Amino acid sequence: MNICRFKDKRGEVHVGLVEDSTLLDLKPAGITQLQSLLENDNPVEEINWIARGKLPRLALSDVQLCAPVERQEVWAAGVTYLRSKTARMQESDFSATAYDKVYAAERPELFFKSLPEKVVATGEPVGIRRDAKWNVPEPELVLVMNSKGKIVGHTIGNDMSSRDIEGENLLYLPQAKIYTGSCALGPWIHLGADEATAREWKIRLDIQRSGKSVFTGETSVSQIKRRFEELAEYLFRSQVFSQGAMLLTGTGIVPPETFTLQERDVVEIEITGIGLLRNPVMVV
Ligand code: DO4
Ligand code: MG
Repeated sequence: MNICRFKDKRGEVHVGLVEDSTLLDLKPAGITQLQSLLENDNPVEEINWIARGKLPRLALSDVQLCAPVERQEVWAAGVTYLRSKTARMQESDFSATAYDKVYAAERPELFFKSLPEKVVATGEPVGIRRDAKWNVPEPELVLVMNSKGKIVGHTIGNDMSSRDIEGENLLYLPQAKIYTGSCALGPWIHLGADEATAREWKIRLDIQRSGKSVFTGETSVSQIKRRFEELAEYLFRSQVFSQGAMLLTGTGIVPPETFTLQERDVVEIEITGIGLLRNPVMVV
């Protein structure tokens, strides 16, 4: 089951239940926020019950999807795939030991990624920094957690990163990772999959330039080293998320060192079981 945020013709944001190429508008049933659904530990049951009522059905192609985040903080985990550890050790002599150690350590790398209002939706531009020379997308599965730290859904995330800034010095990580358009989430939240199901999903990245594919890569969610509940537990340790939180779970697809994004490239991230997140690239 997929739930989304979308704008109606007057620009008002509604919550919808996506069914194939249509969606049911949940507003007439009194659902105006994702968060009220996500606070329920079993939102699928609640939505199935709501969807039995008479609700307006719209074509997905007639609405503008918004990022599926309201007031949740957006965080990210790093170096959770062997591929990410290797790529980062290669990009940086200075920080290589840190990546090696954090991959093996008990405590995961977790960092703040974005305020919710700065997240971009599918179709909106993601950013590459004008002061960076080496920019890449990071296609990542995202855990959607309610205020109790329970994982109630999954979405797709792009943890846009400037590898030259990150590689120069680990202390530059926030500048390499947090800037305008550096986080995309969407197209919606998939509810009802447990960790075993999500681990069967594949993640695909396709980058297009002038209509041609210039990089494709694929990995499997099963390659994530840490259990999802372990990541959620560390995030919620000694910290309250009264509005819930989103956690990007790290990247397992890294383009070759010769590759950098350019303005007007299009980044497509597909996770089987969820859908497709598609964003053009803009210099910021
Ligand atoms: O430590 C750097 C960031 C790691 C990251 O974002 C990832 O592995 O996806
Ligand atoms: Mg990442």
